[in-house]
Amino acid sequence: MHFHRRPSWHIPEREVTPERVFLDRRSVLAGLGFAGLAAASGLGLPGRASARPAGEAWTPKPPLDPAYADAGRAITPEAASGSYNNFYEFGTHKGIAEAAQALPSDPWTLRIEGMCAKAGEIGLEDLLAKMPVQERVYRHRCVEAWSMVVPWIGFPLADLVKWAEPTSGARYVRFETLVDEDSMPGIRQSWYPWPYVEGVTIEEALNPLPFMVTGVYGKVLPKQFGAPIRLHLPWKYGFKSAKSITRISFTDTQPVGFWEELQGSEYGFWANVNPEVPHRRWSQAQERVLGTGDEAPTQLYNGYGAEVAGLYAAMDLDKRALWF
Ligand SMILES: Nc1nc2c(c(=O)[nH]1)N[C@H]1C(S)=C(S)[C@@H](COP(=O)(O)O)O[C@H]1N2
Ligand SMILES: [Mo]
Repeated sequence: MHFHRRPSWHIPEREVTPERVFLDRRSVLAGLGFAGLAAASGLGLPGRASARPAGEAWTPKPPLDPAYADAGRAITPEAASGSYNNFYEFGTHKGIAEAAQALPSDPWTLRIEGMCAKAGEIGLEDLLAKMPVQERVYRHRCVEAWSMVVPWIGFPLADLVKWAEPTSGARYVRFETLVDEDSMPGIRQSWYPWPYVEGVTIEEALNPLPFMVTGVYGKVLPKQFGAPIRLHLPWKYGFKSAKSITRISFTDTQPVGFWEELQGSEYGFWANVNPEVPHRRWSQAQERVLGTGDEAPTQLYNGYGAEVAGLYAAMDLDKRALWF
């Protein structure tokens, strides 16, 4: 199986500056007849509090990014991906979709904080109006050795970072997610370190791949997928892709993730997919493809090495740490 789809605008990581990431991707959208931010983001009306109920059709249809139109495997039917979820705020089993419908996802405000010029609160609709909303088909690999392929709708994290204008001292982006006592029975399990937190380096955040997801299957993101806004990092184990994000912080301190805090030796900061490095308790060589029951070989960086391996090539760290 070949997963190397180098986007036409790919350039070596060492040459990527925030401006290059931004401008190169803009020209891709221009080539699609991209008419403007407001058109692509749909209802971006400032001050509009409530506009996108979870599960409704996303209108108008956002452009499909040609670099991520095909993930090399069939798209997982929503019946499978939408009924087999990890969202511990609603319970530790996979059947949380019904309980998650209580999640209050609309309206939604994001707090941008820390080492950046745009610290403050912004409504999700106002943010979407500034971002190049598009569709991308990505593979997802959970550390539990199952995988899926989903057509996300959202915008590159790199665009949000660039808009927020981090200061030169900012080295990490930290994501914190909703804790809502009324709707989330899972947070009563007080031995878990709520809220769910995750993070990436600024360099990772500026890579073109990280995607801020607000929709899937042509619809506003259904609640069990982490409505109304979640992250997707296709080359990392799924636990890095935090759901229902409320705060995005720019910081000089490496964030400690929810799973890292619980069991750092098994779920570390980097968590890049590698079939040759087993989890302490199971192999990572194969994955069970949701919706089919097939087993497939797992790919290094989940098949996205052409895009991301350069991030780690020059890093001075214990190489084992890259995989957990
Ligand atoms: N807030 C929050 N985000 C989360 C999780 C979670 O329990 N809570 N689980 C993670 C894990 S382990 C995976 S595999 C993915 C699952 O996303 P999905 O249910 O949309 O497939 O979400 C990740 N993000
Ligand atoms: Mo996961």
